[in-house]
Amino acid sequence: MKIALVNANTIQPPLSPIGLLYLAAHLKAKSITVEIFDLCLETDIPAVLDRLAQGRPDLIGVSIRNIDSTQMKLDHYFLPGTLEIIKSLRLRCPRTPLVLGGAGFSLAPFDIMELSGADYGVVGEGERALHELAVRLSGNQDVSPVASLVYRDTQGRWHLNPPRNSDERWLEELPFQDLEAVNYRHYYESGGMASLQTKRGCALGCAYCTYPLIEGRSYRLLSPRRIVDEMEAFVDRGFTYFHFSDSVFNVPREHALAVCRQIIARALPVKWHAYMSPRGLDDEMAECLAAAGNDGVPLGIDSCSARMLQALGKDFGPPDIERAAAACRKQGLEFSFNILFGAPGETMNTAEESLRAIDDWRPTAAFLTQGIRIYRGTPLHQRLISEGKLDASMRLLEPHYYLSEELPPDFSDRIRAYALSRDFVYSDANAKSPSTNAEIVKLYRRGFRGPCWRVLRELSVS
Ligand code: B12
Ligand code: SF4
Repeated sequence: MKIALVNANTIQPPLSPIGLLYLAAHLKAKSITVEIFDLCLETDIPAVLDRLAQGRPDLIGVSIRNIDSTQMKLDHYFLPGTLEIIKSLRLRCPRTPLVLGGAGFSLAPFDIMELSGADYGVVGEGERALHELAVRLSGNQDVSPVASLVYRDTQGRWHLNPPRNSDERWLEELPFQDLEAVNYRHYYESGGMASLQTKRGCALGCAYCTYPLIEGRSYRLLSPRRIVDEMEAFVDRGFTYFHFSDSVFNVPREHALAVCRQIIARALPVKWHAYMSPRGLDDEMAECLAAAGNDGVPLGIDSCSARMLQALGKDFGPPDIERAAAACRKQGLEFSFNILFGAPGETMNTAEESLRAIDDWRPTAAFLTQGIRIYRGTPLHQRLISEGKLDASMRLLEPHYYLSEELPPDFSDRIRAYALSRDFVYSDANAKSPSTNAEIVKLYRRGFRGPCWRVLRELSVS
């Protein structure tokens, strides 16, 4: 069995395809031949697709990470470009089974199956489902029992088998990412970081969030030893700046502390950043983060108003944010507030509360985003339907945003003016996006490393 995996994510700066690198490692360990066709690093995409077809794979897998930018003010719909790629593959390999997967795909599997004309899809984690699908296809067996699989029945109707998430024992045995399957050095030098995970899943249920839908609602923790062994394998190849792509790095708290202590014990020359919650980010945690090479703490707080935090389903309140800010400052850790305006119930007063808190608690940077992308299956989706604000039949594949109707028409002007009058505040109305901006590649190639606020600061002076 020979599988061709396609990385269809061409956004710059390039992000190493961590999901595909785990898939490739898992499949190779099961003696399956795998080749990654990486469209992110190629300029002549038709030539890569020709090469793929000439190799006559038995199965083609396309990874769909992003369908859109998820930012109302910097709206970009990436899916049509990916569908074109799938169409081109279909033309070149009309008889080869084609399977889709990835975080973006998992958010709208049926719609994307319809539009793409693919044969199968995998929702959520892909390693075991893709392996089982490959084995069954090569033995001409029925594929309908494969967990997490989207497939058509004999009447042509789409089905999704209940997703099966990994358990900790299985995850612990998962081989390290297959760094040889792509040009990892290019990713590191042009994208500025290597990617790792310390866990999969998120057990919290914030109103708008898709992560539990993609990764599962329970935490599956990797052991600190396993995580730092993989980190060391990167360091041995000269990759020393990391991003932990967890839902939230410091939840559960004890696990995060144990990971930091393991990095400290091995005295690795690493720097890293990761999304964090203010909950439990006290002096002990901040001290441990600093000693383990943390290079910045992006706090995904969404609001500083107690009322809005409750409406968003957050498990922390303003006092936790204030405590986390103080703990980071004490340890000399840079930190940011990521604020998301416009959830149901947001008024000018609650928005002003957040703006005042930014001035009072003075993060290194604050990122202000307006409008919330609505995804099917989230608590926000259900709430808007039950309040009669959203038609339940809307497919929501094309980006659709909610902005509280209680906000005044000049809200956006207020946010823009606030951001422009403070050099540490960036708003979606006037800032570049550091993760979808090709200009930033030049910075990384010069050896610059750091969290997004340092990238933006550097851009404004260079
Ligand atoms: C960490 C993260 C980031 C970090 C990445 C840092 C890094 N070094 O990698 C940062 C902050 C930079 C980032 C940026 C962006 N991100 Co982001 N990110 C994530 C996050 C939280 C985790 C992704 C991850 O690494 N997962 C770990 C790996 C192991 O899992 P995986 O990639 O999903 O792969 C598994 C499965 O999907 C599956 N699979 C994958 N491919 C395939 C292929 C086949 C054939 C099969 C069968 C299975 C399969 O198997 C894999 C292994 O189990 C997800 C949300 C989430 N929880 O998934 C959002 C997410 C992917 N991001 C999203 C977006 C929108 C973006 C941005 C466009 C935001 C922006 N406007 O700037 C940019 C895009 C940057 C880029 N170049 O692509 C969206 C995408 C959905 C959408 N609407 O399009 C998500 C889902 C979050 C959301 N809003 O819901 N992101
Ligand atoms: S916003 Fe963060 S903490 Fe809340 S559900 Fe999503 S990943 Fe979990």
